[in-house]
Amino acid sequence: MHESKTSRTGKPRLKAPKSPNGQKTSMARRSDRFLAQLGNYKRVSLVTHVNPDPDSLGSMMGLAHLIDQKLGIPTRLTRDGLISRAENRAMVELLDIELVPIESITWEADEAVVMVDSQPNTGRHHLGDDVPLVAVIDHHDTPGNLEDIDFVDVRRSLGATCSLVTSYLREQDISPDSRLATALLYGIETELCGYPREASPVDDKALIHLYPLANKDLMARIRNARLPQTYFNGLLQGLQNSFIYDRLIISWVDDLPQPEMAAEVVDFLIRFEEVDWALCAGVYNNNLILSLRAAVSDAQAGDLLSKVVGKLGRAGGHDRRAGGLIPLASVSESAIEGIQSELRKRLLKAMHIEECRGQRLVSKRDILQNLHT
Ligand SMILES: [Mn+2]
Repeated sequence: MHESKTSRTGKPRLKAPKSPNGQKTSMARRSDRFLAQLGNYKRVSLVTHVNPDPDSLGSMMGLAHLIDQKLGIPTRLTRDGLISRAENRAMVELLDIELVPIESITWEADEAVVMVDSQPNTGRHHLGDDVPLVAVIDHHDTPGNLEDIDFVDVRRSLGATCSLVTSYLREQDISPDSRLATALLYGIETELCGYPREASPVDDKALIHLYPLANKDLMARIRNARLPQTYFNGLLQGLQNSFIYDRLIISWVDDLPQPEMAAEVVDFLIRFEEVDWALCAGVYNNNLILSLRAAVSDAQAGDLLSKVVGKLGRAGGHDRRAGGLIPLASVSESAIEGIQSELRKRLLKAMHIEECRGQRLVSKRDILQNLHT
C-alpha cells in the first residue's frame, strides 16, 4: 500500500494536508473557512429571502448555533416580510424562533451579515445597500451578485440549504439539540417534498443524521398545522379559475388571502395527471404573485419564469419550482386582465403551446350545479 496515488490524467493527485491525528487540516474544510471569516466581528446577523420558508429558517438557526458554539459571538435571526403559510407559522411558534423584522434593524459597526438560502440582488429582499454582507450560503439556480463577498458557498446540486448547514455542523462535531434537528430536518423535508430526485448524497447524509435527533411529535404538528378559513376560500378561487392549455394549467386568484397561497394552490394543481406544468398568479397588495411548478425533470422552471416575466417584474427559482412577482400599476379589473393576457401569451410561447382558448378544470355548469343554496 505504498504506491503513490495518481489521478486519471497520470499526474500526482494533490492531497489535502493532514494534521497529526490524520484528519484534514482545518482550513481545507468549508466550515472552517466560513468561521474564519467571522472571527473578528462583534455580532453576526443572519438574513434570508422575503417570506422566509422552513429551509431558510432552519439554515439561519443552524448557522447561529455553529457561530455561538465555535466563536461565542452573539447572533440574531431576521425576518424579511411575512411568514404566512400555516405550516411555517407553526414552525416559528412551536420551535420558538425569535426573528427581528428587517425593517427595524440598523447595522452596527463590527457587525457581519450572512445571507442564507438566497443571493444578493435577486430582487428577493428589502435590504439597503449598506448591508455589511460577508458570506452567502445557498442552493438556488438564480444567480445573484456575489462580487466582493468574502465567503461564498453556493451549491446548486443540493436539495436544501439546511443540508449544507448540517454538513458544517457535522464537520465541526456539533450535535444539534432536538429543537435544531427538528428545524433542519423539516427544512430539508419541505425542499425535497415530492421530488426526491432533487436530493443529493449531501441531503441523504443530513436526513439520516438528523432523523433520530428530531422531535417527531413536533414535526407532525408542524406538517399538519391547522388552516384558517381564508385558506379554503383561496383554494376554491384557484380551482374555479383554473384553465388548461395542453400540458399547462393556469390558475388565476383575484384576491390572495396571503402571498404564499399562490404556492399552495400550485403545489396542489401540479398533481393533476393531465399536466406537466402549473402556474398560479394571484393578486396581493398591488402585486401579481406568481408560482410555477413542473412535474418533469430538467424543466429549468426558474429560468423559464424569469424569461417570461422579463422586465414586467422579477422571478427565479429551481429546476421544478419557481416564484416571481409583477408590480401592478393599477388593480382595476382591466389592468389585471391586461397583465394576465400578456403573461399567458408569453408563457404559452415559451412552452411552445399554440394560443388557444383554455379549458376549465371545473366547468362553469358544474360549479353552479354543485352550489347548495
Ligand atoms: Mn432552500
